[in-house]
Amino acid sequence: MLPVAVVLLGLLSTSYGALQLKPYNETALSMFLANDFNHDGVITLVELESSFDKYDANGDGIESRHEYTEYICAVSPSLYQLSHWLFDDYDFNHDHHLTKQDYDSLFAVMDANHDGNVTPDEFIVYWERIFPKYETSGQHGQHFAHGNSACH
Ligand SMILES: [Ca+2]
Ligand SMILES: [Ca+2]
Ligand SMILES: [Ca+2]
Repeated sequence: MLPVAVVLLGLLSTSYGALQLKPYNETALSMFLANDFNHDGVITLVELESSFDKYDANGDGIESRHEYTEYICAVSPSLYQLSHWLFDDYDFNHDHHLTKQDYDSLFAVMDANHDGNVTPDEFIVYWERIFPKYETSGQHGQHFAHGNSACH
């Protein structure tokens, strides 16, 4: 997940502000491979959680939108808009923070057959459903709250 935004790095190019995520299955597979840390062909809940750890700048176990966005800005400013859309999708309980509860929910949705492993096929199905929304959503409203439409 995202998790996953940073992994999109190098796969994405922005032309005139539009996200280029096609072909969705190849983009999703690259994200999968980057998040399958032990390279055993499946993503587990532990791997999903650890992929979020890097955003937790103050180490309190919670990733705030600010922490998430600051990380994206440090690593890949061109993904600023996407980072807000991703954050919304990861924030399943809509409390504006990413916690274990959200990762559990995300994993449960990705793990379509509920066997505790997310396979490449399951992962790709999930992102093929999400990606078109990002391409057509335009600017995220959150930038008004931040007072910036890009990294600063
Ligand atoms: Ca794995
Ligand atoms: Ca934190
Ligand atoms: Ca599964």
